[in-house]
Amino acid sequence: MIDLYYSPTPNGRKISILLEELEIDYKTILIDLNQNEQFTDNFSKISPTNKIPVIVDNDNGNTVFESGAILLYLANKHNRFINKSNYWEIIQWVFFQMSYVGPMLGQAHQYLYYHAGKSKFASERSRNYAKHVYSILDKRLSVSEYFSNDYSIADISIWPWVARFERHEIQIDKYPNVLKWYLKILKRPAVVKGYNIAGEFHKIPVP
Ligand SMILES: N[C@@H](CCC(=O)N[C@@H](CS)C(=O)NCC(=O)O)C(=O)O
Repeated sequence: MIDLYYSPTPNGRKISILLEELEIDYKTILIDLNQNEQFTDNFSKISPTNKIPVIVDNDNGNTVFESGAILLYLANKHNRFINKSNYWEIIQWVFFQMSYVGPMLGQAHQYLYYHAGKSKFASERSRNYAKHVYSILDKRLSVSEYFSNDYSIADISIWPWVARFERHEIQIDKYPNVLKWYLKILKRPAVVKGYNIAGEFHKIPVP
């Protein structure tokens, strides 16, 4: 049994979607970021960065923080969604998600959605970075159905971020390969279930 410390955000959803795909037992503990629950003493003990997601694996007592590390931990433990013959290809795309897709689109949400109009420079810069991210994703998906040969944790890491395309002002139909991939993954029942497991319900954007 896995305990998942979660909030309904792209980083939280990466893990709930993988857990649903793995069809394993897990318990969700909602960390309400609006109430600053990420800063409580109890949560600080398992999250040195005071961020979700975190998992506790009750099979062996392991605690893992950072969504990329959690994806790798669970995929390796169950030997699923990480086809070993494409291991390094998958790792590269997961690291690209962690280091570029998430941080750049996360900044875009700050300057284009939550604090729109605060800084012309930051808005423009965020818009350009978001477009750059999507151009890389679209190019990759023009030659491959998924980020690696098969559906993997690389797709699971990127998809919940793309699901926020409206917040980072991306017209997704301008990136036809991303759109096709997004809609294909949206058909997976585990993705739909994993998108809303606790906290405020969000409708999944359908372009
Ligand atoms: N690099 C981290 C980022 C985690 C992260 O930014 N989590 C956000 C929600 S998506 C959070 O907990 N924010 C609370 C805060 O910053 O106070 C990961 O991928 O796990």
